[in-house]
Amino acid sequence: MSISDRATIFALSSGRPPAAIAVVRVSGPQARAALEALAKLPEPRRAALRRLRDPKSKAVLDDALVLWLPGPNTETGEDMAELHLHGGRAVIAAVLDALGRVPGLRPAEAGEFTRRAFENGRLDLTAVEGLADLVFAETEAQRAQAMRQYQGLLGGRAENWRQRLIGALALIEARIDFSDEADVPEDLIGPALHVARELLDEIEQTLRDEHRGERLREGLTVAIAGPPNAGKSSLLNRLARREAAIVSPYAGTTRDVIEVHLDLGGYPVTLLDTAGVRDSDDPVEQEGVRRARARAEAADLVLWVEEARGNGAAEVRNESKKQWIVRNKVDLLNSSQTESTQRGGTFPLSALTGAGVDPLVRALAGYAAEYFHTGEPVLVTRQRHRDALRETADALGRALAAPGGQEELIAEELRLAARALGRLTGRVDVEDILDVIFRDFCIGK
Ligand SMILES: Nc1nc2c(ncn2[C@@H]2O[C@H](COP(=O)(O)OP(=O)(O)OP(=O)(O)O)[C@@H](O)[C@H]2O)c(=O)[nH]1
Ligand SMILES: [Mg+2]
Repeated sequence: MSISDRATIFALSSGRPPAAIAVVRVSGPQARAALEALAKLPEPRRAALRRLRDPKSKAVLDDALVLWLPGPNTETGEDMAELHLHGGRAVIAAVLDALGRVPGLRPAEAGEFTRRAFENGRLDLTAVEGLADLVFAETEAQRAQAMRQYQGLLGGRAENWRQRLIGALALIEARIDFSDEADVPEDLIGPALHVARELLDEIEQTLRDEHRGERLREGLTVAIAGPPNAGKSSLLNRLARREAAIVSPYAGTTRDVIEVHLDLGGYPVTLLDTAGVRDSDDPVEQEGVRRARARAEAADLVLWVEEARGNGAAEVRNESKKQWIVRNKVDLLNSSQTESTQRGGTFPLSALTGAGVDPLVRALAGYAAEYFHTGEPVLVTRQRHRDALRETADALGRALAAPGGQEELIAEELRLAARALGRLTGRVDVEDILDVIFRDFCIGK
């Protein structure tokens, strides 16, 4: 479908109203007509204050800052318009309603602006994913990683690999198809395989990243578990610095898993409060305990909370799981008992008074820093990337293992490798290979 046949889309692009300002965006061939239906067209790329009127009744809708952005140098690659409205629900509703009545316009679907940006070659697929991550980034480390991805750290590298691969493939194709031509040098296979070997090494190196990119996107999950009434919810509230979970003197208070998101030293940590683990006849509590167990099992780290004055014999501790012991309610102990809590590897504290909580927070931040251990920025942030690179590396490996004289086989594997990289960035075009042959070997004489 050519650009001019496409529907023109519009949507509220800013957050949930009411707010000071709401930004409505329009993209597509009718963007200019849409703007002109509501207001006098401003100069291109100049913000102008305009009175918006209903196209039919001419009733005033709002006074807004308006932008007219002719394509193709726009975010979507199409003509675009932006309306910066007063951010009230009724204002937004009235303007969206008016836009909906302009011929050729329809509300945008989720992600449709970005999709158009991709389809019009403004962003590659990895940048699209980076943009999505940027919008959802909750901590500094996540933001930095998303920004790198958006700016093309992976996309640029993948495209570089793909170009080199296409160069190598061109050598082999030339050997196969044009070996009788006088100006094609004899040994083309050796240099081609040399490039394949280099690429394989670089890609394998990239894949050896301990999944740090995915980890950072998903965050570290820490489950608080332990017997009923030990103070798990109190600890969650203390760490979250708000009353996220209900605390009560009754055992069996928490039933559902409560989730809070923390930023620990720039790293994303999801903290889970769970139902106290015990046998119960109450089916609701049983379900709570089942959920508690499942979530603790899936967590990266478990904080097992028990009362400091108990004997510390935690029943359902899972030895295979990374687990720290929190000995809570130290404020109830006398001084000699307090000393006996100072054993290594445990955290004696009082969720009620806050005593001893800081060392736990520091240990958690340290654990998070180690878990995400930042050094070299990673390229791979999703399984999709990993799969595509794995596929590329496997094909390169097969090309390198091909017996001598098997040019056809090598070419086929290199083609598969290039296609896998093309899928990674979202561009698969075999025409490139021909382009390189014609450019480098002046065959079409
Ligand atoms: N003295 C003292 N009381 C505490 C402390 N932490 C929690 N409590 C009290 O212990 C009781 C239980 O606290 P919760 O945080 O609800 O315990 P829980 O482990 O979430 O309990 P369930 O959800 O029922 O499993 C409440 O009365 C809290 O006020 C503490 O450090 N010191
Ligand atoms: Mg609780």
